[in-house]
Amino acid sequence: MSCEKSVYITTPIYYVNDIAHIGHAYTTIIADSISRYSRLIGHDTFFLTGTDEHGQKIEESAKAKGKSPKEYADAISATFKNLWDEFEISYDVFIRTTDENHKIGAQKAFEVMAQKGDIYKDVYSGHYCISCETFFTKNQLLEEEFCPECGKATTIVEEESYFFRLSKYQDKLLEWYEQNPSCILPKSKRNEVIRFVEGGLEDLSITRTSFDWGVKIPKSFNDPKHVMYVWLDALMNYLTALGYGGDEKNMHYWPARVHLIGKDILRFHAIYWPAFLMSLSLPLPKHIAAHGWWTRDGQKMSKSKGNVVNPKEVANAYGLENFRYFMLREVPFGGDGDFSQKALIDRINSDLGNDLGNLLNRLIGMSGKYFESTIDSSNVAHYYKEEFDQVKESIDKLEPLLFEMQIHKYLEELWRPLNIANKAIDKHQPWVLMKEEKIDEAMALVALIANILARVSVMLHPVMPKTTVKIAASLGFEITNATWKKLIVNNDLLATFTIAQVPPLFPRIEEPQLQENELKEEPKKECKKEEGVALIGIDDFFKTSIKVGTIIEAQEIEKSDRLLLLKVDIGESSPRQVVAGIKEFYSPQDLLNTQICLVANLKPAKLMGNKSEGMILAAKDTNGLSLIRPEAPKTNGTTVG
Ligand code: ME8
Repeated sequence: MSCEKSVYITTPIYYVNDIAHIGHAYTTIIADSISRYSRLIGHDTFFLTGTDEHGQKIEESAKAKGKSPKEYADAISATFKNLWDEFEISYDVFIRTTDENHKIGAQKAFEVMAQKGDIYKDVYSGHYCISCETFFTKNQLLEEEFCPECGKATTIVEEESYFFRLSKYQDKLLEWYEQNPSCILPKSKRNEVIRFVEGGLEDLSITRTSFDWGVKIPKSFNDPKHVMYVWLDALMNYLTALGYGGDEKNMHYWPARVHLIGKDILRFHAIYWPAFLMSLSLPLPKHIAAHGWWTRDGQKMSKSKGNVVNPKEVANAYGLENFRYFMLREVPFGGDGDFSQKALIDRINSDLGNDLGNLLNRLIGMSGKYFESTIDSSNVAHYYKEEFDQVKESIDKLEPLLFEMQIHKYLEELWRPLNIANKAIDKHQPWVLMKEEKIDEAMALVALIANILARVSVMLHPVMPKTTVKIAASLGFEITNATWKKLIVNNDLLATFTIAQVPPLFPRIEEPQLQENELKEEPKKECKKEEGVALIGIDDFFKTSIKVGTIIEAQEIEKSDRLLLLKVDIGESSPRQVVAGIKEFYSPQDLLNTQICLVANLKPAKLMGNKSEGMILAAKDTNGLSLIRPEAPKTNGTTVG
């Protein structure tokens, strides 16, 4: 790291169909912390984030809200930018894929790839998931229809398309993974990618004609109905933000030191992106680092469950920097993490309050009591060589951990010097040293603690920028590249200084600061939570029409392990056709002529080609699934409620 002149760090560009939640905040905060560290150690650093604004999903979301795609994208993109500004995220450029420069750069890339012979025109016929903006082959689908990523039904697309010769790059990609063991981090993820590529790569459809909210392919193709596939457009942001296709003034930052992403988008970054770059004859990124997924109290976050954690609420209630520390420390990079207020409070009270904050208080107390707050480091190495060497050993391990994305280990290792300091006080007992009139030794002990806190505050600075500035100020220095060199690289001691009081940095938190409903993204005023369940009014309940019905026909659906096709009489002129995912629990014969409860006013859906006009009520736990039936027979069509 230390020999590299410029460092380029990126986050994914976020889709503008959602507002920012803790998952987005996590990626952005890691990237911010690494960028801050990189700047602190004197590297010329370029940190990019932004928004991904094209594609069918955005076009449809805008339409649903009665807005033009651009109006819609403008509004949501601003919510991301405002949040990052409020969080003082130190990005250099916030790119939007609707920026003119980006479009020009993406078109240039398309042309270069075509000149290389990597783009050809054909007809695409296959399955497309609009929600994931991804094409799937038939054998990747669940039950031949559903998206393997999100489970939603895919649409069959048959349209003229330009293709990128991805298959041509299969061997070169495998060579790259082979020769660069840390190109994909964590390393375990690299094996997944290798297995996928070894399974064979098909050429990739890279244009669409069925909608037009996207970057048009270059005019030279004379084919104006084609817009670029949103992932080709989006990935190019990493180059266009540096000026690719334009003034190119920042292209010297390329290749990226690290693309930080979530594990959900690893395939695009670890397969398509390097192949595109090879086609463009550009060097490949050093690391593609994929982190895990955040859940909330053990559950997947989703808008429909109303359990999405709003990062702003958390930061307001617990302090932005405490939240930053929690996110980075709580989860091993690459693993999934769970957000709970309890876990956050534990981290604040224990790691920050007890280990760090109390140590500073103890130091201020001791130096005030014994030495009128003046601290002289001259004898630290003489009396406390063992502790001082152990601290250096820990500090020396830190930088590689950060740049290999082992950020949780970085923080864990950074806490070792704090433990050494706390133990040293308990073991050497300055009050006893003072009683025995070992004044120099007592001063050296106090100075050892001050020097440990100084080192920790420098190395914690990228994660907790403001808090550490306060700690450093109380220890009489500023956190700069020069003090980093002095304390961290040269392992020098602090000059004699007078320690200053600081107000408590981490006041103890006794109970959750947020009502559960305050954590949500869009708290609905009428919706209070009771025992984890959102309360609704009776009118809301009666919006659902539930009817008793009798199953008069039942059969299996060919090739489906899960679904049965039922006809249900709910007292209407003709029976309802219902597709129910209950095949694992009931055979068609068990169901015939039995009564069930049916949600009768759901919009019809199509499942494996069969129309479904309702949903059967059932309860499922670890012991299996039971249908909800009337206790005694009821006339078909009787309302439940
Ligand atoms: O995929 N836990 O954008 P996106 C952890 N536009 N991280 C999460 C998360 C969660 N629950 N939810 C989202 C896209 N993320 C594309 C990217 S890049 C050229 C194009 C984070 O808005 C995670 O980093 O769906 C994920 O990869 C990113 O948000 C995707 O955001």
